[in-house]
Amino acid sequence: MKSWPTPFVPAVPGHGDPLRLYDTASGAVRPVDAGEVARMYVCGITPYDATHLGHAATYVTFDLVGRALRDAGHVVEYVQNVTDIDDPLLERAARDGRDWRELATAEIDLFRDDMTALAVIPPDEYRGVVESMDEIAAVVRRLLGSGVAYRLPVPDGEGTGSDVYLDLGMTPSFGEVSGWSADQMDAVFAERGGDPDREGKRGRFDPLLWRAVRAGEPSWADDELGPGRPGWHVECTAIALEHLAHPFDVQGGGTDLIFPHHEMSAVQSVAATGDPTFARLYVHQAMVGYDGHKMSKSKGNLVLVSALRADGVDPMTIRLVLLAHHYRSDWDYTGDLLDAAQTRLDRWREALSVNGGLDALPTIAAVRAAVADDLDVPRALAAVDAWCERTLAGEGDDPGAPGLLARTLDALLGIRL
Ligand code: 5CA
Ligand code: ZN
Repeated sequence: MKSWPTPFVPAVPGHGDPLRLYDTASGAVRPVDAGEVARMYVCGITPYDATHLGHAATYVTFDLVGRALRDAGHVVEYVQNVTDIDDPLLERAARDGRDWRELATAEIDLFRDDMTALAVIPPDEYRGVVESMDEIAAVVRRLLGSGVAYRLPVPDGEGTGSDVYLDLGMTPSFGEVSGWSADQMDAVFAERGGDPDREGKRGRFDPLLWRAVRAGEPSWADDELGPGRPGWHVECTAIALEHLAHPFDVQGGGTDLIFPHHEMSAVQSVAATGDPTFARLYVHQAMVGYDGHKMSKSKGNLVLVSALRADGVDPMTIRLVLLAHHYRSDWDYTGDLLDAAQTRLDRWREALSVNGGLDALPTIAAVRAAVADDLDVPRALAAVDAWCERTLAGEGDDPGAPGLLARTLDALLGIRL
């Protein structure tokens, strides 16, 4: 699938520090420790509504990861999916009387525009589920063939054929990503697309791999599985395995994906490949809220990137709102945050357009060190603020400093002045 244009990334002298990130699976900040090529998979949108600030926070966070890895000297291979067929998309299309394909296409287009405006570097492979159907079905067939998946006949009156589930009783690594208890899993499984009480399942949390066609639903032919469509988690297993060597370095997404999504994607990969490691690190962006609740398409409490842009807000101001929060802290959006980011951006623009300033190298080193330290971007912003204030106070007359720092902000933080 077409992604979006790649922004120019200026070169900064020297190299960034090796990146360390908090890994949910081990509960510790760990070095990314990639080879020459650093590989990252980030879960993409389900395109039934427009990009909100929570999505933007997630994609900007992993954009920073990619930029930090490049700055540290790695080549980055980045894959992102698009869940362009799933229940929420079909439900929204039915509610609004729209064709699900047309709805998905429109929202993916809007997402591309939002990402372009926010200066997010696109993935190398941007893959929809519909275009990946062959490789996804192949993973399901492999799991069935090796006996770790089972068929469950479609309930009477809903159709013919069988759905396919993974038998978690046969996958000992289940639980290693989230580290959650069964009670914790139970508390969210159903609301996050699971069907714990489906009759005939061997285990409550067994994930759906293939859903046999129901009346009025789209389906894809498969000789062995029968006509149907994939369950949610297996799309990410299959797309990651197809487009990245495994184990890959970083699996990313929001904290709402820790369980079941990343747990299941990983366990399915282990069962399909025999390789005990799917991703080396599982990295999660905390939840952005609005009006006291997680911002979510299903709740409708959204602050849309496109709406802010339509109101004339500079996309760099939006990006600075996101950067002002550490990726591991939940936060709620308010209009004051936008004002504060605008004030900061104006101040930076003023300071970085002077003819000479304070030596930029210590500030660049401080930005690099903060970013490498589990993306402590608020600390990086404070270092830039300090340089700007001192320069505007008349300290320093290095003519190259403003340009050098401006290029650093562009390369490392994606902030264009
Ligand atoms: N298509 C699936 C992933 S395979 C999905 O979760 N789509 S989504 O559109 O619901 O979310 C897209 C990304 O934004 C996911 O990584 C999700 O974890 C993240 N996300 C969703 N809501 C928020 C939020 N309120 N704050 C931060 N990140 C969020
Ligand atoms: Zn995913």
